[in-house]
Amino acid sequence: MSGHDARLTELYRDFDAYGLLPLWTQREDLMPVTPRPAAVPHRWRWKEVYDLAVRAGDLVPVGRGGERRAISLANPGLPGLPHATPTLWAAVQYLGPNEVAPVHRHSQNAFRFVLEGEGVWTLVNGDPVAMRRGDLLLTPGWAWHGHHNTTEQPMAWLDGLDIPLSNALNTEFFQFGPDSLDDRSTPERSRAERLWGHPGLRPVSAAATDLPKSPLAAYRWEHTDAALRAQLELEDEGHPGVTAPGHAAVRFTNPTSGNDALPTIRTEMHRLRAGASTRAARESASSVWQVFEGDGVFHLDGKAVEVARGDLLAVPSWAEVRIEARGQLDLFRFGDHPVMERLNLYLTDRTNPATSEGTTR
Ligand code: GTQ
Ligand code: FE2
Repeated sequence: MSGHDARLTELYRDFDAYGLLPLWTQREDLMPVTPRPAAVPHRWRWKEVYDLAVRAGDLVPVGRGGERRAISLANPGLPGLPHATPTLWAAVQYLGPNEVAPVHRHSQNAFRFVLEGEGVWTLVNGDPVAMRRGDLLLTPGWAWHGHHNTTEQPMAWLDGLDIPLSNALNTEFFQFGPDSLDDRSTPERSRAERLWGHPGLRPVSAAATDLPKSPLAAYRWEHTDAALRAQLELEDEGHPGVTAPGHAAVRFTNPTSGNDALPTIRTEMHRLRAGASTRAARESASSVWQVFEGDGVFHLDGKAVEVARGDLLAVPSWAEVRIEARGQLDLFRFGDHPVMERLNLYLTDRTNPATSEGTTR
């Protein structure tokens, strides 16, 4: 070894000893030309996940401490972590006949989306909220919540939370609620819906200022479905409204502001006509999709992935996505877009700044 090489080896050893690392050996990993997430595009089959949830239901009680029988989608590119993407938690939660998931609250924002079943009420800040197929139910950060199954049938649903983001930012706070869930009433409509769930109408009694989290605890399938159907009917009649030809989409919003329903998580429902396809696109935000109804193909970085009812997909930042519907395809999607937009970090393949001027050696 030359004198130079020996001194260089010593330099790196001393960097390490003094808790230092240089940029020049890692520049490409730290600052790639476009995002290079460790998370990978991945599909989970609903039947496989559901069958495992049933097995957990037989073997694992739900109660104080563990709090929820929720099984998270673990991205294969993030080994050992219960993260669907670097910012998003997606889990299937299973509640057996007459079971109760105890009341707690946490700083993490949460929603539930129901693929099938009914009979569970989630008590959100003391307001009983029915859960049924196609409904989106919100549990914004720091809202008290517990779930109870009022039937002799089990029920399973999709949970979405910003747990990984909260962990990365070290902003986690958690509190146990009372050990018993006292209000087991089962109203059709929550008080939140009765107050806030009327299109274009805001209660004058409520705060005049925008609230950071939606006060509307439930977004019902009946309304979501009608909105999507109307977009496609308007398209048939030659009027504007659809996102792209044959592609209807709605976003769940906070009625006080028009912003996303949750401050850190975007939630949307998409409907593609039979045979319709989206444009291949990339974006600097990560998403999880669930097939609500129908089947089709997700082309993820050029690889065709078949999807059927209930299947779940993780799509990391900058993965190329093109969706092709076989029959009519209904998709629920959530993502970290509100975070990226608020930090001015949201870019797409159409606005990718690394393609302008300069060179990309
Ligand atoms: O239902 O309260 O999937 O607190 C993860 C954390 C669900 C819930 C999850 C939770 C919940
Ligand atoms: Fe929770």
